[in-house]
Amino acid sequence: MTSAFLKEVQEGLSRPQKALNPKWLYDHRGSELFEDITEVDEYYPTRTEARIFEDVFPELKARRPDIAAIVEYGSGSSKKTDKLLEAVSATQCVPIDISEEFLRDAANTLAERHPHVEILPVAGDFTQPLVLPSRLAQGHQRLGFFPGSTIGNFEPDGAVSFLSSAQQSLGEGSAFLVSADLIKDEAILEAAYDDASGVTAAFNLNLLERMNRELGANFDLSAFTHRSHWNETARRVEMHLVSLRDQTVTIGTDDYPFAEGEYIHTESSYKFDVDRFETLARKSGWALDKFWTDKDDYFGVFLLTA
Ligand code: AVJ
Repeated sequence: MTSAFLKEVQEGLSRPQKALNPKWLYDHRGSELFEDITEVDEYYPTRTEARIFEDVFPELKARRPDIAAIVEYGSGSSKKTDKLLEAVSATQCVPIDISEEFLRDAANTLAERHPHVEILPVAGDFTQPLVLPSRLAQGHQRLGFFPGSTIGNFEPDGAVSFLSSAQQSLGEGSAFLVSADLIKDEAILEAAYDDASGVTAAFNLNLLERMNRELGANFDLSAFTHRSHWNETARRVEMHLVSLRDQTVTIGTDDYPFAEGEYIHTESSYKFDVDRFETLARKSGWALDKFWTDKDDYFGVFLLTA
């Protein structure tokens, strides 16, 4: 993992617009900080989604009584998986996560809470093609589960390839429950990615600390600041790490100059409307079966069928 990380850092910091893939935010510390983000007032997605799921899960059970296996992409703490397993009668569950230690703990909790479900964790990067466990029963109905609006962290082309390859691996007759955050007032969007208590800032800055820890970089944490920015044209919230002065950062034998105000683009979080999301799903070979939202139309949950 470290050499893949190093390669992408070298490549990403050498571009005219410095950028890193948001998946690198999730080392163990980053996964913990993300859990903290889900509890700050300004970050509406997690609690809004949880409320929508209270209606969705029972309805899912009624619409798709034969779901035998759940495959979750980016399972994190697996709190949502736990609720889903309570509602449907699956006998196998595959939580996939890039943060290995975090995944192990979450899988153990799931196994304790659901003794009749076979938990088959896969530690890996779901943005790359990955092989599902061979113990997964063939010919049974599978439900892909991609909550949290993580689909929004892909570039549009990446989202299409992810949804298409997920369909390939989930197979005939499968369904996919995918959450996507919806376009809303700019002030609400920017505040959700720049909370007053500074948790999101710490989450973003942890990426610099991670490069210091794992790659021996010498980022001065006090010389960078967190910024969230709603990019109206691209329909995405961007997270930036902005250099507060002219400086040079060293990683191994490589020097990376930063001008004052220059920034690393560390995450895009795309926001959707229903039509755009449906178009994206259709391009990827999925049909939209049902859409749920909350009273404010803040957040969307989409049931797709193969
Ligand atoms: C991983 C998609 C849930 O884009 O909203 C939260 C990550 N980044 N605050 C998002 C995130 C900054 C998050 N998801």
